[in-house]
Amino acid sequence: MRANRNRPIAIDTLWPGVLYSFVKSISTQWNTKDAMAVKILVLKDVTEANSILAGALRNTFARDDVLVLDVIASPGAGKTTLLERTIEGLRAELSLGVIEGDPATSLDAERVAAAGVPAVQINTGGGCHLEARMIQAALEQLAAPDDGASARPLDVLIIENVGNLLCPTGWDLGEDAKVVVASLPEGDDKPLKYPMAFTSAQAVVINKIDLEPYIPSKAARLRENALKINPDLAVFELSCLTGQGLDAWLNWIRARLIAKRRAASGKAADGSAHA
Ligand SMILES: Nc1nc2c(ncn2[C@@H]2O[C@H](COP(=O)(O)OP(=O)(O)OP(=O)(O)O)[C@@H](O)[C@H]2O)c(=O)[nH]1
Ligand SMILES: [Mg+2]
Ligand SMILES: [Zn+2]
Repeated sequence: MRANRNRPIAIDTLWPGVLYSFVKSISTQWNTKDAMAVKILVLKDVTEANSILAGALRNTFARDDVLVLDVIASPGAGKTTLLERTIEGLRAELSLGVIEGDPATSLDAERVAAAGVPAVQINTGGGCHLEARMIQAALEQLAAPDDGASARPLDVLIIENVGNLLCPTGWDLGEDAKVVVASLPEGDDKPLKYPMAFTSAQAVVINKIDLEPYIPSKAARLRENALKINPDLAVFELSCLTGQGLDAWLNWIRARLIAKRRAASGKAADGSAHA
């Protein structure tokens, strides 16, 4: 029986921590120049506490040899469909896990669980992005399923962020790479209009290329615009509907996992040589 992994984690339960991260980062100062002193609120770096926790998560993922991808896109770009196709393509050879972020429902986690991998749903309520604290809470659920079974160690953890091309880009979740899914029918100008998503990512998946014959938006132009914003991006043109182009994407995940593990074993060997 699959656990209650699909029972969403409601964001209310995370409030004390979120509140703490904000309180910690607010200080006050006095404007002493004027006769009447005015108290000024200084919001230093509201993401500071998040960055610290994300760093700790990154260490945990390194220790456990897990490749972590943070998938970012606007609503409906095809994030969950990409996850379903990725699971189908890799589940025979790799152990996969998924964390789903949505304002409401557990629909996406149910789709992913139906594809055959453990999935935890986070409901953010009004929140428009995931934070490291939410990932930490979800990981606890992934590691200790409600059915009492022991979880299989993961090779790849995929996080589907809340549908939004803006603020998820600014929140570190301890991932190895952020991946932007750019849906072709949404327009090939998106990299120019939402550059942050493309500068913070290591890869872009241009999805729904099966629709290209029917729309003005062109994959080659979207690729060109994405590379204009970030020349280091790995770019994949694919269709989650027909499966065209999926192999290159799956190979990129395999290669990233191998590279991470090679780098880790190189470091370990280096460490023992100097011990
Ligand atoms: N034509 C076409 N449709 C696709 C493709 N990939 C996904 N879709 C459709 O696009 C719609 C949205 O897909 P989802 O995977 O739910 O998108 P999402 O980004 O996860 O959406 P949210 O989680 O709500 O932000 C669905 O109707 C999919 O069937 C594709 O490659 N081609
Ligand atoms: Mg989705
Ligand atoms: Zn946000």
